Amino acid sequence: MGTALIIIDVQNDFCPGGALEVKDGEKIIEPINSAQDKFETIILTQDWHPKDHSSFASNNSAEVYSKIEMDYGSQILWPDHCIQGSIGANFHKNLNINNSNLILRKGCNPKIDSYSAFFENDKNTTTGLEGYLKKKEIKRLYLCGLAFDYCVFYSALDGVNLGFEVFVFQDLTKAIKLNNSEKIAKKTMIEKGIKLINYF
Ligand code: VGL
Ligand code: ZN
Repeated sequence: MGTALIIIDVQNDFCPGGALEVKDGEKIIEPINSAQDKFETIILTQDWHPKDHSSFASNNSAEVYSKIEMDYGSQILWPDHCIQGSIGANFHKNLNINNSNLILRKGCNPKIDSYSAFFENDKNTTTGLEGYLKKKEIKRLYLCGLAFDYCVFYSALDGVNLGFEVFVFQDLTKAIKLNNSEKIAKKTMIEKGIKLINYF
């Protein structure tokens, strides 16, 4: 059965010292590199925002981590991060990017955030990943990367909703942990039939 490893957003801004750092984010990088040896199809995603992105608190004269209502619903306002072409948007230097079949950039539309690798936060604008995977007859997805409670979570949810069998390598991901986000992500994933497993 066709299987793919999807490595979410292992970028400088989500690693310690970055604009939206995830605690211990860099610790999963070498283990992810090892896991890549076991997969034939490897997809990397890259959060890739224009400077004027509407999910940035700075563009809304609002507090970082506050929420606003967008046309598509509630949106958390983030620190400026993963700006197109910036060092923060680069993949972490230790991530092996040589084996990837596809690098998918998301969050490019200034008006819509995109946590999921499949759809933007309006739940409607597609990134094209579903078509890519289905054409390759991939049925089973293994997810890892950053951050567990945002981009990994929403990618996993969309993945099962689209009919894929979805596994998340818990030991190859780290959470941002805003309020209860990590618990909610875990509980929701289990309810939806996403399988939380460990690689090691
Ligand atoms: C992410 C918040 C904003 C992520 C991206 O990769 O989890 N989180 N943009
Ligand atoms: Zn982002």
